[in-house]
Amino acid sequence: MTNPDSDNSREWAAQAYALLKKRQEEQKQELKKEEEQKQELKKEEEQKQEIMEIATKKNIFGQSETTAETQLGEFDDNFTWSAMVLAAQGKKINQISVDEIDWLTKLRKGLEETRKGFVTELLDKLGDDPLTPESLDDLETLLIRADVGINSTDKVINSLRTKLNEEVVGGEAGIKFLKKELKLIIDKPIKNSGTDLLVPQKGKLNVWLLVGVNGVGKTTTLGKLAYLSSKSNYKTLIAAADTFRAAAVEQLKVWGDRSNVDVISNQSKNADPAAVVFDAINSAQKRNVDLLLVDTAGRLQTKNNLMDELAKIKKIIDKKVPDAIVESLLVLDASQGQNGLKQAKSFAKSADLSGAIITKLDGTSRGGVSLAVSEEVNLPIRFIGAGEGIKDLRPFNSYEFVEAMLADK
Ligand SMILES: Nc1nc2c(ncn2[C@@H]2O[C@H](COP(=O)(O)OP(=O)(O)OP(=O)(O)O)[C@@H](O)[C@H]2O)c(=O)[nH]1
Ligand SMILES: [Mg+2]
Repeated sequence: MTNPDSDNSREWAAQAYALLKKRQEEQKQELKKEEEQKQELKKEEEQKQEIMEIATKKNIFGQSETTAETQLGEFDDNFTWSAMVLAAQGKKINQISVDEIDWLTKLRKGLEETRKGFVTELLDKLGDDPLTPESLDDLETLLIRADVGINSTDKVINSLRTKLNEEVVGGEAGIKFLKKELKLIIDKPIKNSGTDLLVPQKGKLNVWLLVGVNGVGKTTTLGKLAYLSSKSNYKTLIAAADTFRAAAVEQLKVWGDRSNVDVISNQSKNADPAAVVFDAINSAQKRNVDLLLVDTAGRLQTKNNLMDELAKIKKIIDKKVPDAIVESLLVLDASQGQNGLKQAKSFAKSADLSGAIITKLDGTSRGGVSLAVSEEVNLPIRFIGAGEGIKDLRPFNSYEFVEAMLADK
């Protein structure tokens, strides 16, 4: 962490924790009261019915509803770190939420493997000594191993070398400088896009296509986006344009149900994905939808190229709603490391992408691939996913990402 006054920060975090704890206690009390009133009003028979329904849901999903209130965890290192990251971004104590803390904790834990083979090793090697040309060689190896990519690694190492020629750089200052350089790399395509935070534009139809090879997490990500979007009061609709996987529509309906978002689909075998999108646009226009999320296939039934299929979908959108704001978001599985980077490059060549979403950042040692995507494919990262739950996706924040990747505790 780059907080100059860590005692104060810990104090700050402690106050934040106490406040959140109090708030959650109050919420719990209120909920309890409401629940008691409800219980009184309900007949015994109705209660039984409810219990049955909950039990069935648990069986279907293997877990209870994921949209439940997030619980405040322990006041530990994770809490302190997360609170400090929020404080460093100017958040006031009463502005932070349990969800934010929970997410940052997940991100930090998720990137632990990436970090382990990296900062920990680097700090071990450096100790408190100043950086030397030899430690730069070590750093170079570590960056490449974390899948940061050759270009980004070269860039960072060169900047550090220049700095070393000018002054003595201690271990901690080296990490600070490294964070700054990595952040610059990730931020560049975001700055170039002119949009810091991707949100649907009001008053227009926004169409977000989720594309990528099979299994990277397109459908799951779409489900999480539907939740984020409807929770933020955007009228949202889902188009099930993956007509290859028989279970894809069912999978989407489960996600849609969780956030009360309808799914437009065509159950007939070998339905044309572009036709599904056509129907979905009609519905979206009728219902004044803000955001249409389109799930696409990672594989096709014929030898047709994925790119051709995507081009066809795009053509339909352009023809039917020329003034729609279209985003083609490439979904990439971080655990695939360099392989994911290869996919990104081949999609970028032909699929006219506007952004990337990195998934599965929980528990991979290859989180560094996000840097390679920014530097080598020049794509702004828009969201990142770190888990299978509905809340495990957040708009990308380069500061938080780099802090989590290089957290030194
Ligand atoms: N741990 C973890 N698992 C994830 C994440 N995102 C998706 N998954 C899992 O990855 C698997 C594949 O996800 P899908 O959403 O079905 O992937 P897809 O890209 O739609 O796959 P196809 O439709 O076959 O092309 C599922 O088991 C998901 O639960 C994530 O952020 N973390
Ligand atoms: Mg899918």
